Amino acid sequence: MNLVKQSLQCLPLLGALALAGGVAQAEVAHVTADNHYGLYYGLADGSNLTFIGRNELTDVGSSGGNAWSNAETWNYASPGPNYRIYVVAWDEGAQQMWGGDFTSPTGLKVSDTTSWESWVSTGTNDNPVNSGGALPLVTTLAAQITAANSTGWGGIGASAPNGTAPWGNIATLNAADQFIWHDTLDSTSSSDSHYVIYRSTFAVPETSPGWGLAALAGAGLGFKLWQQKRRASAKTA
Ligand SMILES: [Ca+2]
Ligand SMILES: [Ca+2]
Ligand SMILES: [Ca+2]
Repeated sequence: MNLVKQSLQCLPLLGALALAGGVAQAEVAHVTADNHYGLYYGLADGSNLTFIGRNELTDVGSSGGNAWSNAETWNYASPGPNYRIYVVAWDEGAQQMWGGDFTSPTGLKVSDTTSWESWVSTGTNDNPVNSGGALPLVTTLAAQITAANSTGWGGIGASAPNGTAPWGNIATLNAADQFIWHDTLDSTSSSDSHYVIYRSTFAVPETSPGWGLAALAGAGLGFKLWQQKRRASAKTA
């Protein structure tokens, strides 16, 4: 059985999945940090926290320069309604920032002062640099998120456009991304001996009836192609 035929035979199933709301929406993120980050999605209460990816373990960039010189690209299936993006970021010395963009079928969200809230970890010297760069355990992060929900999240106190020194333009980021941190982009931050949890104020994906209709239209077209292919096969058989 050739691949085209196999694909066409799957189309009615895809249509059924779309009708049932079962088609996974694809999302793509580009993220960088001075110096490190781990990327997750999870619910607002900290449950279902799921690791997507992280940047380099050391400040040496995997493609030259610094870890922050090139953003990583992450493709993932949209987790479903009400999920938030979590960026766990920490500094290794001197200035600090993170920047990123998140594209779902409903649009583009970027790092800026309004789309994110912040929480500085409460452990003693719990900056992951002190433990070889390993990410905090998911259970530890969930406990910190619970504490933040109870105490109250902070905001984004510092931002500068992609292109700002000392980082310059990071071509792998969207031009609209801001370099952000909870208090300052300058060398001395109150979180230098901690990690900072940044949580999106937007859910991924945002609810959009328009996208659902587009998916159904696509599934309908797929079913039509499948019917045409079946008729053509019947004639030549
Ligand atoms: Ca990198
Ligand atoms: Ca730094
Ligand atoms: Ca610093």
